[in-house]
Amino acid sequence: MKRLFVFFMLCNFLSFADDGSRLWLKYDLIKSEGQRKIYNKTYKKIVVLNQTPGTALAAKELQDALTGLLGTNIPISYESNNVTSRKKSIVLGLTEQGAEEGFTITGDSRSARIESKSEIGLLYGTFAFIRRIQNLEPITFKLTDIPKIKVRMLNHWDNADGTVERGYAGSSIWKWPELPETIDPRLIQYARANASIGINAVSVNNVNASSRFLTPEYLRKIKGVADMLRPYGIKVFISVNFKSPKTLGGLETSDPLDEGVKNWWQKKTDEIHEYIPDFGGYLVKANSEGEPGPQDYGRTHADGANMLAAALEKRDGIVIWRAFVYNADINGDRFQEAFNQFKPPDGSFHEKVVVQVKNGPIDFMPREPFHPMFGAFPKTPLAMEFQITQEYLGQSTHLTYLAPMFKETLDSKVDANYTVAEIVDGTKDRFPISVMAGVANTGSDVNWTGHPFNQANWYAFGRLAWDYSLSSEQIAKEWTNMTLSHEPSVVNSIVDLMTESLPTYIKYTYPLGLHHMMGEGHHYGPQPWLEKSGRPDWTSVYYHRADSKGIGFDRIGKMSNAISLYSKEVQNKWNNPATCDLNYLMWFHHLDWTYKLSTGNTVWDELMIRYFEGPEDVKSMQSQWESLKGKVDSEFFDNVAGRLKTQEREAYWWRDACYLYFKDFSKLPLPNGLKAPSRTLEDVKNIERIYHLR
Ligand code: GCW
Repeated sequence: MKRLFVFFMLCNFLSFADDGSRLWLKYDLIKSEGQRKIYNKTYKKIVVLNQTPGTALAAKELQDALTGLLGTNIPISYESNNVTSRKKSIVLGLTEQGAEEGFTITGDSRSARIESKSEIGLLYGTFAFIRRIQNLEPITFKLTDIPKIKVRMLNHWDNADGTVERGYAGSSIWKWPELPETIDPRLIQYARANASIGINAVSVNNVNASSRFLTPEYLRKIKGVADMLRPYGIKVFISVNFKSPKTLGGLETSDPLDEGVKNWWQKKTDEIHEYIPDFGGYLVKANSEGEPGPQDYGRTHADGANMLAAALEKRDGIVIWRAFVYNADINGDRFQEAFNQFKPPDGSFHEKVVVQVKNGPIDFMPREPFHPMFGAFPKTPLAMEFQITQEYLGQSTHLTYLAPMFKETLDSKVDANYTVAEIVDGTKDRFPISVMAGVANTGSDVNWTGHPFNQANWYAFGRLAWDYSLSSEQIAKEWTNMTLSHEPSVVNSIVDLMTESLPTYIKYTYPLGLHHMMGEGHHYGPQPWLEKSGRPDWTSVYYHRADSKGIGFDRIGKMSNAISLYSKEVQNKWNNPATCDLNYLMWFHHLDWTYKLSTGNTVWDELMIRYFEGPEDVKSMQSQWESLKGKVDSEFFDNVAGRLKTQEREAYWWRDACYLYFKDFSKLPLPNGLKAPSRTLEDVKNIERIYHLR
């Protein structure tokens, strides 16, 4: 046993190439001997005061972490509350008082204490304590932490056939054919990772839902997943297909006001609880992009949502009803549609219903103004939906750290008094439910997320759902310390790289608030010329509105009056092109190519300067990364270095596509010093065409 331990430690010292599978829970030996000594002197045993499965789980996690990080095997003992000497111990205990999921951790030179009212709070406290050590923080501290949002959730867009909608990291992590008999041990790692950042809910299947997930066969499988996730405090939700009473139940209708349909959902809900007694609830995409919904029967979103909520009446679960809806109206503005459809029923939703709104009004674009529903629905709890998977953000080849984007939305002021975050957490309207969801970026890839840096986006989402007041730099720093290095200069350089990555991506894709110009269907790479699709608001020209005079979507009155959906304070900020934040400019204004901006440049020049700077910034990212060679794990290093090369090539693809296409409208030369690419518009169009070949 001892020999094995020595071997393990040796491996740790030699630091084998890292495949990324352990995420930010690496627990590799802390390289600084001095630092290890400080911890080793203080932490000699783990004392658990209340022996329960939950406290044992937390103690085991702590023991594994300390064994790896400090290189010593620290014993666990279970003792009763009245033992007096706690010297050199880390004490884990359950308390009578406190918030359900919150915890207090304290430490000084003699001992440390982790306390919570609940087992799950104790596990969260344990992970917070481990994080401190992973970040080499001082041993003297006192910290009480309570999550700001109640339901902190991952939405998996995973299908029954193992594919993942908008997934860029392999296939689904749920191996449906093998479940429930075989539980992939990787799922334990997944559960630990989620618990370590406070994620406490998971919807297992795609919102474009198959009713297959409601069959007994699949409920048995989902039960297998739920049983595995439960000790880690994670509840399971199911995305449902609204037509299930018809397709699965054989009823003639799925009309939410029909008694037979209501009964069917009641029975189904009861059946689900036989498998999963602590079922989280339903997630529903209805009457959106071809999915069925109550409107198919002349009913409203509230009719549909309330019918499902009634079925959960006697249970803890809730209904999360998505607001991502829009109609195919060439003369309309998709920006306003969710607002308009949901405004009339505001106030008529069942108290178990939360309406889940995407961060911005269109669709997870790299930069969107916050969704106008936030702040305008005082009678309905609104959940935040972010997309962690990078559908429009470079998928798994571009390095784009998303915390600054999440923060930009959460910190936006909806009026003079409140931020978006304070709408979501219920501060303003005092709802008992609060939800923040992120569309998961996990898959079967060894490192879970494809691009190794995409792990940081999963991490950041969880941290912000727990506490949105954390800064994106702090989160990046934590993640880097836990994942890559403790060397301050290396950490600073990586945090810098991460912080600059989103502005860089936006420069070469969607500068000045341009949006929705990606390749049709696959959503990868540029296609600003797209003018015909299944629906007008799936094209690019619908959004950029470039013509011989100018560019941008006038939402302050001419093309639509969407700006009026915001409070007066917000309108005042954005309705004047001379003062509107340049990052949102084309979201609200159609401006002449020669319109002079606050930068002193014309619209055309400013756009081109940004487009041409983008790929150059990617090159800087590359050299910054190169300077870290030998200072971070070699496998991680090579993986990122390769992807940065792809990113560079594709940054030029975006730049050239947008320059070559828009120049035919503006008929203006490139600003001084910028050199036109040698390829033609046809050349870049051909790159996109490849994606449609069969
Ligand atoms: O962004 C779009 C995606 C769809 C997705 C939809 C949604 C699940 O392209 O793939 O469908 O949003 O959020 O419902």
